[in-house]
Amino acid sequence: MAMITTEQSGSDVGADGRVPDALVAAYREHGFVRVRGVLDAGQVERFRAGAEAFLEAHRGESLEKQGTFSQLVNVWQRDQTLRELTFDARIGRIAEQLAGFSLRLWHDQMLVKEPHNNAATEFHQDRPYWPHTGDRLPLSAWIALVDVPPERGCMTFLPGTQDRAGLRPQDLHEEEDLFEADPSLRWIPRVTVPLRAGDCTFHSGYTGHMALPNRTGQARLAHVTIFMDEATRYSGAGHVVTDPLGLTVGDRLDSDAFPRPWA
Ligand SMILES: O=C(O)CCC(=O)C(=O)O
Repeated sequence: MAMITTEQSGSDVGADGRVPDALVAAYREHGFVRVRGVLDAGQVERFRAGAEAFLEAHRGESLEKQGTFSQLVNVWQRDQTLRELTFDARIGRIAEQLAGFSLRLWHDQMLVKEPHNNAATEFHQDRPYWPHTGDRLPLSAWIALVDVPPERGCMTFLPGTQDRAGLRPQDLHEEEDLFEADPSLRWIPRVTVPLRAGDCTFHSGYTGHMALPNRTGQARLAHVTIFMDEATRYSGAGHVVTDPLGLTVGDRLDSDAFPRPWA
């Protein structure tokens, strides 16, 4: 196998912590955008070590059991180092810049494709999984803690699909499921986005996306911080994050479980 080189890629984030207007425009047009260098080399090293240690201790608690990835949710509530990453003010403020309105944390998750997992995360949208109502477009920051070229499981997006609300939840284990839910999506050109460690993609909750299999001998470590409109209310649907909270349909998701530490 060819060597994967390791030179740094620079940063799209200005000294004021903001990204250029062109990236905001790209996010709004395509429903996703890559932001390079949201973490510096020292942060990458610290958060990668923290993520590896957390994974080692908690792998058995993964919500996903079929080998697509290990999925550990709300790590910010259980690990001080990873909490610092989820609460990173720079990433939260960039998310608000892209969204154009105030956000809260919906939840975070560590998504790890183990070495040679050889399983794609198939095309899906995120928002249909969530018990949300009354909200504007949510978005996720998918942060690479190691270099993630296509062969290690980077993401592929369906540009312009951020307005495709109303589809049923899709099965991310089934290659055809999103395209059965909306056959017109099959013919949209697909954009694959490799990331260097410390880079990030932001994608909206309705943007169709998938992640390639990990065919390398190194784990694909990603930390995902998911942001929702500050005005989001509870729809009553079941979800692992809201099920224990004793909520009533229509409640605002604005308790301490959904902080906005970047504000
Ligand atoms: O990392 C993956 O395998 C999939 C990520 C994803 O679907 C997401 O962050 O919404």
